[in-house]
Amino acid sequence: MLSARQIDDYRDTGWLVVENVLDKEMLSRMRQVIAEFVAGAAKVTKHDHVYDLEPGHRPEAPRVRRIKTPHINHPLFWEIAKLPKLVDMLEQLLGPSGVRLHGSKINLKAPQFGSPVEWHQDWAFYPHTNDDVLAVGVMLDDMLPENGPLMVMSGSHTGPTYDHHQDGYFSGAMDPTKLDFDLSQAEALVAPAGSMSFHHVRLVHGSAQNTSQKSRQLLLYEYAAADAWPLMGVSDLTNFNERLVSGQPNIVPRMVDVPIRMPLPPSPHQGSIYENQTAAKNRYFKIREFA
Ligand SMILES: O=C(O)CCC(=O)C(=O)O
Repeated sequence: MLSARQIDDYRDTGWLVVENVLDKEMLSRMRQVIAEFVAGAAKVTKHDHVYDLEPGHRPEAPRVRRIKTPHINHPLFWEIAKLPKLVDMLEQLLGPSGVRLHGSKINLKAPQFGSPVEWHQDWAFYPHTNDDVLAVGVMLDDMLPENGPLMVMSGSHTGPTYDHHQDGYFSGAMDPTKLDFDLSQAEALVAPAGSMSFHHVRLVHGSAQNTSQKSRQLLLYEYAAADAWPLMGVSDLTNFNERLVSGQPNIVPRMVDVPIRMPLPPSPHQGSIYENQTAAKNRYFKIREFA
C-alpha cells in the first residue's frame, strides 16, 4: 500500500516511483518471455499486431522497438496487470469506482539505438470523461540517466492539454519550440529494475535515445478509474468490462471539467507513438547513428 505522503506526492507532482515492487524471479521470467518475443521478430519484416520495429531492423538482426499489447499477446503480462499489490496502489490513486486496464506496451530501448519518444501527454492520445487515468512503468532494467529513462515535467498534469498536431493532423508530439516551460527542468525517473513508476495521464513526459551500452526495457500499463470512459468510444463493451482489475462494470461515466483535444484527424502515419511522431517537424531528442 502507498503511504499518505506518497499519494500526496503523486497529486502534487503527477508522478511517483515505488522501488523494488517485483522480485528477481518475476523479473527473470519477464525478461525470458521478452527475449523469446525479440527472437520471434526474425520472422517479421514490417510492423504487425505484435511488433513495432526499429529503423534498421533486419530478420537476421532483429531490432524491436515495442512489443504491442503484451497483456493480450502473453498471459504473464495479464497476470502482472492484476497483481494484488499493484491493484491496491492503483485503487489508492484512481479512486473508489474501481480500475480498468486501458492498454499495455513494452518499449525496448536496446543499447546504442533504442529510439527516443518525443514530449507528449498520454491524455492527447486517449482523453476520458475524467482524468483519473495513469500509466505504470514496470522497470525491467535499471533505469539510468544514460539509458533513456522516462523524463517528466513535474506539475504539468494540472496545466493545459498541449497541441499534439502537425499540419492539421494528430502527430502525438508536442512542438518543443512552442512551449511555455523549460524542458531542461525535466526529471529522469531513475530506479533499480523491479521498481514501478506511476505517471498521471496529463503529465508531460518523453525520453531520449539509449546511447549507452545498457539495455532499457520498460513495460507500460495504462489504467483508468472504472468510471472514466474513453471519449473515442467503446467498440466492445464485453472486452471493456473484462479489463476491470477491480470494481464492477458500470454505465455511469463520471464527467469532470478537464481540458480536452481530440486526437483527430488521425496521423497519416497512424500506428505506434513512434510512427505517429515521425510527422513532427521540430524534435527535441537527437538521434545518433551507430554502426
Ligand atoms: O518508453 C518511453 O520512454 C516512453 C514511453 C511513452 O511515453 C509512451 O509510449 O507513451
